[in-house]
Amino acid sequence: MIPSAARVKKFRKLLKKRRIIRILEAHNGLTGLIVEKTNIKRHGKQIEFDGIWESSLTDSTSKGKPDTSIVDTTSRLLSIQEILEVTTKPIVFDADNGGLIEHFPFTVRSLERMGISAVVIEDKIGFKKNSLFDVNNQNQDSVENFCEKIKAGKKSQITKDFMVIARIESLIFNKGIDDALRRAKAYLQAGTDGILIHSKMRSPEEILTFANSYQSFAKGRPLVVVPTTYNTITEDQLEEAGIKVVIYANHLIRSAYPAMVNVAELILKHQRSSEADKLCLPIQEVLNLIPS
Ligand code: SPV
Ligand code: MG
Repeated sequence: MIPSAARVKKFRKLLKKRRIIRILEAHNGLTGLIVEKTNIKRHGKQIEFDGIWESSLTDSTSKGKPDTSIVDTTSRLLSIQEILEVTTKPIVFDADNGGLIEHFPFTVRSLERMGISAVVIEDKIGFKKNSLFDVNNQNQDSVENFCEKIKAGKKSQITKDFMVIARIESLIFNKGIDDALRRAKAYLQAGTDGILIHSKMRSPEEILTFANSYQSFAKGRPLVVVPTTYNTITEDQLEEAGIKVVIYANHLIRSAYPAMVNVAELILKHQRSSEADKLCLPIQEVLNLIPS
């Protein structure tokens, strides 16, 4: 257990302390526990995840819904509540495009009150789909409108600790690095606490080019990336490029799904569960997983 106010602060503290911050997605209490507790020894050092990404994609998928904002904020806040109850690490919330400018302050206040450290809003407008699909029928917001949304969010937070992070979709829309940099400057000017630059290229090249130019005007405000498609780049290489936060955005649900389908198929095939047993956690371990 950790009080909400102390929890909000944790992300800013880590940003000061760590060279790079590593965050993994969670979409319910159980996946929250996995992010909270998983640790390994690497080169003689104990390492773990620093925080939790409450992803719109994985939260929606876990509810059997598409990642189109159909899972509304109220429902997303319930997922957050589940995760908050069983974890202590800082949480970064994926708020899609943050909704209407008039609604965004309410989301910010709810998140801050609950103990969330940061919200990420993407500069899309209208009907939203996941950025890793094609961008047909999706639109990028105007710089002016999105800056107003950033300002509305920043104005509504109660403490100095909460962060509003602006996510730039220019590379997703194939609008090029210059458009992304122009937007980054404007969003920083509007008061965003950091920039998430997104890409769905297999190569990290455009992200690295952006990161290189970003350093010249960022004034210490962190750069965040989501290397789902360009996933061969290491944390050391990202850090070297000046990137401060790396989000592994969807890996727990993507790994769980094929494992569950496999077990379901084995039961159908053999008309019993014995063959699936070796793929399952022993019942005793399920009982011990969560202390009562
Ligand atoms: C999410 O995890 O929901 C994200 C990141 O927004 S992405 O799926 O890459 O758009
Ligand atoms: Mg999302």
